[in-house]
Amino acid sequence: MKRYKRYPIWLVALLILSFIVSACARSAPKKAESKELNLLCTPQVEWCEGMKAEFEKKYPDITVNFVRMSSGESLTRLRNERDNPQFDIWWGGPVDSFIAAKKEGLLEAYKSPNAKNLVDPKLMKDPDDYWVGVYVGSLGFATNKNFLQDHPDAKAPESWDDLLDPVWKGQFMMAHPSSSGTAYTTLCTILQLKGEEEGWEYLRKLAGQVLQFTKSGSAPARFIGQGEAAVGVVFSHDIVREIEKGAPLVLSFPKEGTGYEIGGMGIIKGAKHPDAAKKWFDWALLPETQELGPKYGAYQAPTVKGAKPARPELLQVNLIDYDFEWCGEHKKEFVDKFTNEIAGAENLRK
Ligand code: S7P
Repeated sequence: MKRYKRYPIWLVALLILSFIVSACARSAPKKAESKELNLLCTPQVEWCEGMKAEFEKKYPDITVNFVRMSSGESLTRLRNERDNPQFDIWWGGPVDSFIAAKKEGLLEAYKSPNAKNLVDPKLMKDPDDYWVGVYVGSLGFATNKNFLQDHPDAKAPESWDDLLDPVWKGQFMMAHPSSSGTAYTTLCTILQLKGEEEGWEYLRKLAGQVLQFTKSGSAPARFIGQGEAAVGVVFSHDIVREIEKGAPLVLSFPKEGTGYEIGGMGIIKGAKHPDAAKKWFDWALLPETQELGPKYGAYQAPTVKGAKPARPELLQVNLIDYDFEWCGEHKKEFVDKFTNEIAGAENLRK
């Protein structure tokens, strides 16, 4: 009679179990990949449109729906939608707002494999992976050339104090820090350069020079180019974009130091399309993606290795050692103080 080899009972049980597990894994329905991505986009609209088109070219199965909103407005929107988020990812705008959003639990951590591409991860990445930097840009002054020709006593400003010259009274434009990340970068730059007490006093005087506060940070460059005002504080790359379009503007920088931004990116907590959001996140950290900016009039410097800045001179100026954590932590407090004690946020020019 044939003799069969006896296997231990535990081995038989293990084999049956592993068969069941692998059969279940094979038959479990695969989670469908997202077909859309809802993007909260803070840079200028031309760049948002360009990025949407480029991403859809790379991922033809995903449609990107974007809304362009300034940083402060974005933060308010994310707060209001906390229980039912409509956006999957937030791309662009100074990281101060991303730090504030992290503090309020509005972002989801994501460890992108492409974060290794960052030039300076200590500066350009949240230590807990809630945001990363996708570009860098410095604040500058935009002055209308025609105004300078018509007013021989006026000179393009070369220091923050020059902006308080009576020649600019009612001729100065900036955005309001409640809506604009550019304006908040300006506010926080002043507080760091001058210290809090003197800084708030300076901001009060500066507000006295203002013709009108705008909603968006880059708008003053457009209005100054059109001659509606003579001078303003704007990100230097936004001034360069207006000059390229033919606006009669002079770009200058404060010699005692200027503030700068790291433009951020973060996935929204509770995003409905997290897989698509991660694809965008990884893609935005590639050198070839970051080199697309100038094609859409965006001259911010890249944050990743292998991508060349189109306008390196915009960062070769006296930059202050901007404390993003401090500015992000105090964003709500400083914006409220500015709005309640210096200038309200009604009737902002669009
Ligand atoms: O236009 C590009 C850019 O200046 O826009 C962002 C800006 O902060 C958004 O506008 P708000 O000031 O209105 O928030 C910058 O991050 C970016 O460089």
